[in-house]
Amino acid sequence: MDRLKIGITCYPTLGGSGVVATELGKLLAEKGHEVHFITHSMPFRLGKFDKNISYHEVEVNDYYVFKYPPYDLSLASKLAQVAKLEELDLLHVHYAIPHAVCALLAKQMVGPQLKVVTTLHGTDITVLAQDESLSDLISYAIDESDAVTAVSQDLIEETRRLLGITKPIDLAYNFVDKRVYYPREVSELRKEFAHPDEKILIHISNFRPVKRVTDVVEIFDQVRKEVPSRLLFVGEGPELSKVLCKVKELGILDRVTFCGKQDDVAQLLSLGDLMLLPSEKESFGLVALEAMACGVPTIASDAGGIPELITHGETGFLAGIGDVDQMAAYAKQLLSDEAMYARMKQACLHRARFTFCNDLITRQYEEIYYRVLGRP
Ligand code: GMT
Repeated sequence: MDRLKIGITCYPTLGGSGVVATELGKLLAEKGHEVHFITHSMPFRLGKFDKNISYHEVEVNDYYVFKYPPYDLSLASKLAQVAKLEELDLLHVHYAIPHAVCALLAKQMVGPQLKVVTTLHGTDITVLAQDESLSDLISYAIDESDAVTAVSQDLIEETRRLLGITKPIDLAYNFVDKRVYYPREVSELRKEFAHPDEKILIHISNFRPVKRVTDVVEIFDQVRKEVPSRLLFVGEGPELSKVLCKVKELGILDRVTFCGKQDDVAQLLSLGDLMLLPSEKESFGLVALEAMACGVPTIASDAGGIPELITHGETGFLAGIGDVDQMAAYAKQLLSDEAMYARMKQACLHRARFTFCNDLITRQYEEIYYRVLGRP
């Protein structure tokens, strides 16, 4: 195998795109590639030292004449410096804005031998490409990248529809590391959250409006009236206070736990019986895949790429965006039918392990790298 020198840029401290980029970098390093993270802070999932991984911090000059410190230029400059110094083969940048544009500028500074692979994650297209002040720049970044990947077929189609892109885009789904995401033994911990006869519903997100977190509360309120249950919220964000108000208004505060931001997500997921993901937009839904890998089915909206991840009736149930009654009905049905639940749990474990496993998707990215470098 040809050992590659790869620079990775992502949003290191938040969101699914940062998680995917960091986990991919770690897996590539394990396979013997030399990986350089070039970001403004240490990626939060980086973990222990690895001789094949380096971290290069982007420092922003905030000289007083700048109304806005030019982070994008500092990033482009750092990408070029690291690429020259370390003789990188390619830059793999996650999220179009500003990362892909910065990588293209770095390529101009270094030379055409430096290849740029851009991964689109979702809101860089479904939200930002609709902003006229950015759409031409995003199209440029996509057209000029040596390869572009997207995390679902739906996102590829949205990119074509919103930006009129005709260039081929590779599909590379989100993945989970099966050594991290598996059903954990949590019987003792579970006692702290629920009585033995109660079910645990769980929602994990950044509490942004696209996640429709108040729908989670409404679904849970219907479920708990028929199925003894508790609701666990993990994460925080702008909608948190609205969600808390809704919980109080419905008088169910004693049945809901807000855990805030947490690191050991696999352990928390293993506590859950059901994941709720009623998003307005979701290019893939990494959190539902993490739940699936822990044997937890998801009730979700049919938004974006979610139907490519969750097979309706097999690994969860899907309903229209905002259809809380239907989602609650599916949840009640599943939580009351032991045989159906056991079947679904097995289907979840199988699908996560074989369709979205780390080995498979890492290999896909490597093939893309070798292709753009002309080393098939
Ligand atoms: O979900 C978010 O708001 C975070 C966002 C991000 O950019 O980190 O997640 C997007 O990328 C994830 C990783 O590819 C996908 O699994 C999420 O579905 C996607 N979020 C949206 O499309 C809203």
